Amino acid sequence: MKVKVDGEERDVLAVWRERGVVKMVDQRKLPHSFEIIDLNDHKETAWAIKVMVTRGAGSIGCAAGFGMAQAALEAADLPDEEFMAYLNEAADTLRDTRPTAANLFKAVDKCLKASEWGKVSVKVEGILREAEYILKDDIKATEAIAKAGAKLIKDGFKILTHCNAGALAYIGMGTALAPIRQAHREGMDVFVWVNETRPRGQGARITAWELEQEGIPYALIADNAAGYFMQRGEVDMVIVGADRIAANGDTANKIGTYEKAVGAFENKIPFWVAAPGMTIDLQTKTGGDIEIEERDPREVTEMWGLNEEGEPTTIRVAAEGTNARNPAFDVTPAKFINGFITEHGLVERPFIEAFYWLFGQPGLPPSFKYAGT
Ligand code: RUB
Repeated sequence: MKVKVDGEERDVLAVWRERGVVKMVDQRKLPHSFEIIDLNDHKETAWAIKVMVTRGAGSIGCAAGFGMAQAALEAADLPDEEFMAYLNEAADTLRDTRPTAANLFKAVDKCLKASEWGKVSVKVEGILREAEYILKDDIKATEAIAKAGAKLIKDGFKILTHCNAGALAYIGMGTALAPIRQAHREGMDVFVWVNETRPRGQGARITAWELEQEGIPYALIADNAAGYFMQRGEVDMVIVGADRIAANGDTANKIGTYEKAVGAFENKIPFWVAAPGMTIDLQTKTGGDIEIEERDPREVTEMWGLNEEGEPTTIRVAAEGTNARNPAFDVTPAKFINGFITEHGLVERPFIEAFYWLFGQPGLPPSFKYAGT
């Protein structure tokens, strides 16, 4: 995406690699400062995924691919057996960072697959190439999602989104924000309701910033205000991204997505999920099988921002010692979802059949039967 930093326009990706160094926009600092951070080996990259220097299903998938590329370079001089042992250990380190988004696991597996043939130097080349393919394919997918999704948007639409499923979450044009960007670029009058997305504020800090950068009209609202605007007829459609989509269409996305979907259903507002095949996991039959990350409760009891001097500060909102829970994602059952905006176009019911034909993995056993929506 194009960003203006200190008055200067720059074209940046959320994550990229320069030789053995992975570079990321430090999303913990947005919107108050725009900084690029260097991760010098795969362990540092794993750390950056875990603490959410980069975040969003697509970006952590790309980061994991680049982490594997770093590991391959780190072990390039070892004999084959030791090289593979090092690579498998790196794969486990990267998988251990965040459990919910499908992209991370698929990226690691693709890189491991690329190491199945040839001598070590061939394997290293294969992994480096695969990590770049993941990034390039993701960018292309978001462009296709943008075009497919823009067809759902009419001039004057007010669209609600949750969390950040933009260019920083998914590289390229993003997922949920891609159709909105496209509609805006086609000259349509679109307006976005941005849920703040407590506890980490990805809507307030990142989505609002991305929309501001592109001049797309929006208003930031408290998470618990979405139902109010839906009930008053001020929301024409909801578009969200996804972290993992099960075979039956049940969708894990940022905590709070489920209640927005229920509100949309009650108010007869179309609810669409924008996501590429990398986020669809046909091995996971239903939403009940998706592992939900639970994060540090201090993210709930505390808030982060700038103080009056403009310094980054954490403040405690709840009383010291307050008991809190912090699930990072929830699952929206497929019945609340009108359809999926994918790189292969719009996917409507029956989801299972459509997913199977569009994104079917040759490795699935022939007797594999889905649970049904
Ligand atoms: C990110 C999140 C985003 C999805 C979809 O959670 O829930 O809505 O990843 O984004 P977190 P995309 O900030 O905890 O990583 O599909 O565009 O990556």
